[in-house]
Amino acid sequence: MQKISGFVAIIGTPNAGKSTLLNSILGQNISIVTSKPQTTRNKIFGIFTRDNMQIVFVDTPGILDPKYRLQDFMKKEIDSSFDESDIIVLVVDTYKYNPEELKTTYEKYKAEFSTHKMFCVLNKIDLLKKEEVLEIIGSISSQFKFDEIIPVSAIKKFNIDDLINTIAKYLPNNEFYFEADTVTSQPEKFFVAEIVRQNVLKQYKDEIPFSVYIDVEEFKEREVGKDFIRASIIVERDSQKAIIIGSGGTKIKALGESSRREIESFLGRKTYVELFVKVRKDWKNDEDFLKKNFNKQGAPVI
Ligand SMILES: Nc1nc2c(ncn2[C@@H]2O[C@H](COP(=O)(O)OP(=O)(O)OP(=O)(O)O)[C@@H](O)[C@H]2O)c(=O)[nH]1
Ligand SMILES: [Mg+2]
Repeated sequence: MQKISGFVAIIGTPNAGKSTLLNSILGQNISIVTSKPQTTRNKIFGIFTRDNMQIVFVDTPGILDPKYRLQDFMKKEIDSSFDESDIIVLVVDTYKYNPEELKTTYEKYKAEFSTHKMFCVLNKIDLLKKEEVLEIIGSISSQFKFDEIIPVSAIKKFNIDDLINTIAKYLPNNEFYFEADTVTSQPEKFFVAEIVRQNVLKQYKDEIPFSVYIDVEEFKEREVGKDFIRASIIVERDSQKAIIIGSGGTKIKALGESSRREIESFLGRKTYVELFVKVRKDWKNDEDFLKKNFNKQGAPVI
């Protein structure tokens, strides 16, 4: 049978539900999700294969106007996802639907519209009444030129199949890019770092989660006994180091335990996790640090 395959970039404002959508399509949690905006920092490949079709989804960080160097790197992740993509899926949060914001995004990526198929995916429709969804669809189709507008709920898995089937209509004849049973191209080490970061995002408040970089310094798989993982939590200031550790080390202990549980469930193996905290002054604006570390844990490669 003739194979069809292609790349689909998932873009949208922070918190729109891009990573939730990817996980929902794959039926596996490969991209971390939290209620905080700017959860995703890197491009993440999620590979969906069914019968003669393979779709390589590229999850991206939320669209932003960079305010520090880390955000420049994050923005490059979005921009570079276009080059490899056949289709761009713009995810819109219908619960917080804001026509002005959509217009700004639409204008920002206008150039991409002429070179790519452009889908508007209206997410979080589980939080709206049917009439409200229809009203938003009407307003978007009268103002913007999308190739497709598809309402979904990533969390409730409404219309996900419809989205897949619509993408399939646009895919070129192509051999598969990955083996049919591959779900992602990132190495395990990347997910280990992301799981620890997700736990930081959930367990700490204010600016702490955004000031943290996770460096998996050692990851030893063992035939016998537990795998060994040593990771540093890199923060920007001494005061943040104290917050991460917590009084008597209680906070970092809780972080280590919840991270280990999730890492074990992800890897399907028993694991020993050791966490340290290090300070690298203002690393989010440190060009040398970012160049060396931003994609260190495993950038997507084909
Ligand atoms: N009710 C509802 N909530 C959703 C849905 N999809 C995502 N969410 C929630 O929206 C929040 C953000 O989800 P993410 O998937 O992390 O959003 P994102 O667009 O990847 O965010 P960034 O990576 O920060 O750009 C989380 O609390 C999700 O549980 C949905 O279909 N319905
Ligand atoms: Mg995300």
